Amino acid sequence: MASEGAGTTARDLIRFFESLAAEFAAEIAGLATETEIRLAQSRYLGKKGRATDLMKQLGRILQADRPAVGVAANRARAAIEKLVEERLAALSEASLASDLGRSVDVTLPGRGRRTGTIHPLSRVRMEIEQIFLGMGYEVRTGPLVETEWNNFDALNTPPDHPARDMQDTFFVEGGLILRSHTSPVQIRTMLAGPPPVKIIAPGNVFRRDDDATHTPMFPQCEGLHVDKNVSFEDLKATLIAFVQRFFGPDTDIRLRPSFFPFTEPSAEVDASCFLCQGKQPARSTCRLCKGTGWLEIGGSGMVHPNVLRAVGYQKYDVTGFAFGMGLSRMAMLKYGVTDLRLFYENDLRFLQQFPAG
Ligand code: 2NL
Repeated sequence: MASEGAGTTARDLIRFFESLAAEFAAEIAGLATETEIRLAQSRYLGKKGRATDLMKQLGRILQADRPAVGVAANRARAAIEKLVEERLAALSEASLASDLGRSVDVTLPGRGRRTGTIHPLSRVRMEIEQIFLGMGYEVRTGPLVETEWNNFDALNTPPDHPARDMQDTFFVEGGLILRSHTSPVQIRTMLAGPPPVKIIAPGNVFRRDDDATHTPMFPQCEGLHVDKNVSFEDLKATLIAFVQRFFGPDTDIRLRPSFFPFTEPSAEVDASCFLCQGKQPARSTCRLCKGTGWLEIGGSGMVHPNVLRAVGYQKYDVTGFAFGMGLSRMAMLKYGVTDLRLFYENDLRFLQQFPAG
């Protein structure tokens, strides 16, 4: 049998064309996608396809034989196109049938939508906000990038104070800093209007610390109450009311003398341990308070006269108290979290333990 190459006769060509459709049919029998079928089609009928190759040999045969070869070529082309259409129609028929054949039980319960959870640090912030809103405080926020004056000078913190060192505070362009506490929010509030001021300022603050127990950014919440006749007694009552709502109704507080530039007198605030209630014998082995009976929760004090002076409050006959606490510490105590870094690793196994409610 002659090849498709040189020495071809009209009869050979006609025979080649006559077998082309059958070969094509065999080739696409095993194909299952439209793309594969279209590729096969172009191998036969395309610009570089087999039919085109055969037509190029028309020049080698007698003029008189050419119409017969042309008829065979057109038949082959039509037959191949018909095979393609039939095969594609069958494929789409089959895919429609399989779609229709799929049984869907519309009464099955839905898969539900997985809602996220509230991050423990956000949760603690929201709880604290609710407690102080209930005592008549407003929640105020402010910028993270601050002036040195709002963050330090107004807070009776002199230029040579160690906290103002590059080692401790993030300095940014334009003589600005990243706030190292949320006190500038209270300063802005007092600068903006007359007393009374009764606010809490939750938010992220920045210090150049980064180890197992410190992150360079951490959330804090400060509080400030300035009015006529606000006393140290009011500070104590406020702190007691707060810890009893936050840790439980049997919670007590202990104030230890301390120092902050912006308060005088100043005190560290401890809450009695809600796990062992500070009572023997549980206390001696308590994993939370380490046997002390007390949990350190923050600092507090009466607003320093220099702070009131800096914001122009000396003309009013007012006094005030202020306090501050770290939210990561509050969350660790309340939820028994033993590693600070868990708050920042976004591990769902940890986060999902704090349900949305
Ligand atoms: C702590 C201690 C404290 C303040 C923050 C404050 C703010 C103004 C005036 C006076 Cl505007 N004081 N804030 C006072 C005492 C302690 O925080 O241990 N924070 C985590």
